[in-house]
Amino acid sequence: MKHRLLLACLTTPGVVARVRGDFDAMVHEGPSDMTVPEMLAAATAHRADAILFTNTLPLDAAAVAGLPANVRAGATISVGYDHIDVAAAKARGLMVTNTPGVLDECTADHAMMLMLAAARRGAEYDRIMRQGWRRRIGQGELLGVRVTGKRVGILGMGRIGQAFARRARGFDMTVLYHSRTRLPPGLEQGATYYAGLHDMLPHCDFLSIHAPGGAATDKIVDARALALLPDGAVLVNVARGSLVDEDALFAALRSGKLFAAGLDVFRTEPDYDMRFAALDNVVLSPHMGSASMETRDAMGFRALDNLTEVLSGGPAIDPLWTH
Ligand code: 8YV
Repeated sequence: MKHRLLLACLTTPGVVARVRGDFDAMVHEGPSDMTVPEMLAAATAHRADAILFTNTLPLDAAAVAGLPANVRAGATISVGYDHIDVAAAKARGLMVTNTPGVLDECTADHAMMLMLAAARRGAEYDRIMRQGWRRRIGQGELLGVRVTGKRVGILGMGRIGQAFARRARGFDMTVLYHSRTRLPPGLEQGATYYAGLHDMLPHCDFLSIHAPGGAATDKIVDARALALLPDGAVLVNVARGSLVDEDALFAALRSGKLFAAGLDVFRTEPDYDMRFAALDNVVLSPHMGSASMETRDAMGFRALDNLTEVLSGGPAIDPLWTH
C-alpha cells in the first residue's frame, strides 16, 4: 500500500513524477502554491499521511491545529523553516523536515551574481541596452565599484555562508564573518571571526547576509548597523527579508550611504516593498536563490527521501528537531 501524499506546491516535473510514482498522491496544479485553507481542505479530502510544501505555506499554530489527524509528517522543500511553528508541530506530534545541504552552492552562486551585479551596475547596463544604447558612455560615467581584493563580511557562516566565502576567495576578497558560533579552523579557511556583528561592520566593503530568519535575527541589520558600514558599501541579501529593517535600507540606498544592494528576499513576499524598484542602485530578484533546475530537483527529492523514511517508520534524514 502506497502512502498518501498531498503535494501542496508547484514543483519540477521530475519531482512530480516521483511523487506520482512512489505515493498515492494528490498533486496540486493551481496557478500558484496552495494556501493554508486549500491545503487543509485537500489534506482532509485526500486523507493524506503527509504533506509536501515549501516556504509559501505558513504552517503556523492555527494551520498545525487544523490538520486532519491522519497527517503524520510534513516536508518543506526549503532549508529555511521560519514559516513553520516548530513548537506547535512538535506538540502535535507532526514530524517536519527540511532540505539542508543540497542548495548551498546555487544559493551562493546567486548571492555572487547579485553582489557582482550590484557593484558593477549590471541591471542598469542591461536597461540601457534594452533602451537602444545609442550614445557612447563617457570614461567617467556610470562607474561601478571594484570587487576584487575588497573586504566582504558574511553574516551567518553556515553551509551557504561558507559556500559564498569560497567564491569570494576566488575574487581575492578578504573574508570576515559573524555567526552565533565560531567555526573550527578547517572550515574557517582563514576568515576573520567577529563575535559581535557591530564590531565587524566598519570593516565590510561588502556585506552578504546568509543567516536564518526568525525572531532571533529580526531586523538585525537596522539603521544603526547600516550606519556602521563604510560609506559606499554594498549589501547582498539572499537569506530572509526579516533580517533587514527595510525602511533603514531604503534610506541608506537613497542617500548614497550604501553604493548599492542586491536583494533576493523581502520582508513581505510576493508583495514586496516597491519603493526599492524605484532605485537604480538596487538589483532585484524574486526569491530565486535556489532556483536552478538541478537544485530544485535535488531539494524535492531530498524532501521525498525524508517523507519516505518517516512514513515507513524510520528516522527522518533532516528533522527540524532531534528531541
Ligand atoms: C525557497 C529558500 O525554499 O530554501 C530556502 O529556505 O528560501 C528557497 O530555497 C525556494 O525559493 C522555494 O520557495
